[in-house]
Amino acid sequence: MESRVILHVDLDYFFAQCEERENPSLRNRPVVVCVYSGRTADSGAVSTTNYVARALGVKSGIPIAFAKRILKERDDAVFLPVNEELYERISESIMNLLRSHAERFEQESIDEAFLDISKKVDGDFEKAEGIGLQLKREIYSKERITCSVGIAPNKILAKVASDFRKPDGLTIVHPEEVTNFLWPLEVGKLYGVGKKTEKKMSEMGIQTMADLAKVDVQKLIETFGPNLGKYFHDSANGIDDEPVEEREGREQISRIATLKENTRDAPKITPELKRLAEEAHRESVTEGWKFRSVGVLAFMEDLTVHSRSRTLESPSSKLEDIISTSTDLLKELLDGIPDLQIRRIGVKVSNLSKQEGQKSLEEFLKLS
Ligand code: TTP
Ligand code: MG
Ligand code: MG
Repeated sequence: MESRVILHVDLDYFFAQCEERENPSLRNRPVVVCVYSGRTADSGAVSTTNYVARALGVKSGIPIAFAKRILKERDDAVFLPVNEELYERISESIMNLLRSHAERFEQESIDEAFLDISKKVDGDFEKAEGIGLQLKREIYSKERITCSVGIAPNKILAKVASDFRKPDGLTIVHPEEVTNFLWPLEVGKLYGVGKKTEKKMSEMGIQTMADLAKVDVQKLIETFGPNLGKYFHDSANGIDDEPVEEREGREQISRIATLKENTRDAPKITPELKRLAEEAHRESVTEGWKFRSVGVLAFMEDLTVHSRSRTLESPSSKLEDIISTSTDLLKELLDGIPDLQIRRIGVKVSNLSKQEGQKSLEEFLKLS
């Protein structure tokens, strides 16, 4: 059988690049895009940064206050709140362009997609390189955004490849070069290997993909469970048969937390509700979902569970919609249960949609 030819596109420092595009005077200055939680002026986390800021150690996920400390000598540093509407508009336009070039298309997140172009190039990776370069040019001329492209015989490898040379890169992994390319890489480069898994693997003496490839699959299954164990084994050996396909959307995204004390005092519950709303929001935005419904769950002191949900007028991606709706719903819910205190509280968004709904790779790994 001819090798498949899969192309993975990941937009470079996406949110920050969108901001630079809107305001070119930001280029060459450290740009930090922030998700402010609103508790104090600087509370919240860094969403992403441009490469100027990354070179100084400021990256996704760190607290905003920490980023400010690192950049305190840089008078030219800029801190901006996320502007989801802008990023979504740009993302949608680029995804539409990419979709039109693919035999099969799968959007994986707001800034990533897989394209199956096997038939188009008839297994020829040189031709695929030409298409990769052409896509980069078209994206840039349409939206003034750079991206990095990986081309490989399967999705996992294409994704590792797009991350290999960034920003503005293009990396090809020919079928006969798979292990040469993959094996020297650290296991952390593999999708699904986070800090925790990396640590666990390191304790097992696994640092590189070559190490991982050589571990007995049974051992990996014992340690990581049947799905992940097999996934780690196969991908380290360059094997991945997952088709590129648009999938049905997931049902909902929810977050639940236990309160410090049982209470029905709204001012004590609202900060937690807000934090959960931010987390659910962040996941939905990163995965490219819009939600049409917002709900709250309350686990009461007598172990009963109560929930309320509300459908919005139209699909939304706004944090504010989650916060205001869930705050209202919490009040309604408490009014309906006059005597009980809440022990745990949850926020959920559901009725999810994408441009053309699909399940992300991340979710696949979580659910499979
Ligand atoms: P990524 O593609 O992971 O990162 P990036 O595009 O900023 O940088 P790179 O050049 O390495 O691809 O994520 C896409 C967007 O998702 C990112 O611009 C902002 C958002 N995001 C968060 O809000 N929080 C996070 O922790 C991460 C990783 C991304
Ligand atoms: Mg990106
Ligand atoms: Mg990405």
